[in-house]
Amino acid sequence: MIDSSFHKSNRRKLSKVLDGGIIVLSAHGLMQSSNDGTFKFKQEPNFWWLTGINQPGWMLIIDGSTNREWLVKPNISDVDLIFNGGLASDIASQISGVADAIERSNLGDLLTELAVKSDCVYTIHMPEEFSHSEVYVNPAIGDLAKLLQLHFSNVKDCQPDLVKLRAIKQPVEIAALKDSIDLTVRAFEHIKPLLSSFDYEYQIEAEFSYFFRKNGAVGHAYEPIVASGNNACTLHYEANNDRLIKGQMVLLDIGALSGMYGADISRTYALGDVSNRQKQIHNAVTGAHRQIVGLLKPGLNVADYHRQVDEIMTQVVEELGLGNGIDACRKYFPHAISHGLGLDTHDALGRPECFLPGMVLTVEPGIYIPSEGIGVRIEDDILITDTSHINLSADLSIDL
Ligand SMILES: [Mn+2]
Repeated sequence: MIDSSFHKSNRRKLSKVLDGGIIVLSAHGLMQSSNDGTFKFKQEPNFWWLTGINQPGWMLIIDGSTNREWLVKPNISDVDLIFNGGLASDIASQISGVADAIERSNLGDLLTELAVKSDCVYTIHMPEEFSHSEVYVNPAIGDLAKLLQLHFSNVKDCQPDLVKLRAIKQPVEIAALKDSIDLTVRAFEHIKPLLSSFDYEYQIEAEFSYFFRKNGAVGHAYEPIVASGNNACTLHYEANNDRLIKGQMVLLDIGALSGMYGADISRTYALGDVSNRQKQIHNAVTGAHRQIVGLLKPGLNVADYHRQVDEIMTQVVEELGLGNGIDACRKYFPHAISHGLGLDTHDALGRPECFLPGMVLTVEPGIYIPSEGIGVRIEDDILITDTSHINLSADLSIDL
């Protein structure tokens, strides 16, 4: 079970790799949706990993030179407290194992005090992938960096160090992931025999949502994809509104979030009888999936892995008569084969040279042929072990 000892030991690990430096991190803030509405709160994963606190507005300060730690309480008005509740300091201390919690109004004084010892502080910088996009990042992270610049001349990013630590999953994290994966497997097994009773994609989505919540999960780890027929060729199809038509296939990319670690599983099923061509494509993808999962072991060079995946998928594309060579492969298999899985659905692995024991990643080959209205993806969640790998979602059949 994940408790304060997990978060405490994570803080110690970070402190060690940062050589006893000063670390100041912020929780995410609550975000406006429109008018006085807010989006459902989603914690900054590094902050949760280090504190276990799943509430907005808190901060964590670590002085690695003395091993002193503080939580900083958010400014919550009495009115907010009545409407939204909050987290009492003693409970926050219990969850995180950080004994001291200071008021937000005392933060400036503490930072001034710490800055006397060192002109360098570690925090998290804005993720680079968003620096040139239209996506607004949660402002809590950047606001903190700006505040720190007033006190410290050298504000460093410890995200790369956190990514490396978080990439190697600990046994309690693997157990938490397994809970979400097992629930997702049960949901797929429950729903597959019911497919003929549904008329619309959203009814399949609703059955998954019902199953997850009824069994105590938070809900979906990400927006579920229920893509029948040609919709499966839109990689991030999330409308899930179309009518289900007999003779088509339906691609389901769905993961439960039970606790903080979510699953990510894809299967493609037949709606009634499907053509030999559909079966042939499904068969080709499941064959590639088995081969690719079989490659995974500790020490496998990541570039070699991608080279072998390219070979396997190019052969699949050629055997299906879709074209030759790597360009045809990219055309019909246009997404990445794998990504890390953990607190984030696309959990960073820190661009490792080789796979290491404790890493959890997806394997998700797919073939998408818009001209034939066919899309197939098969995705499992794989743990790299000391000697080989374990397919954490292997209990769920990959059959059509
Ligand atoms: Mn995935």
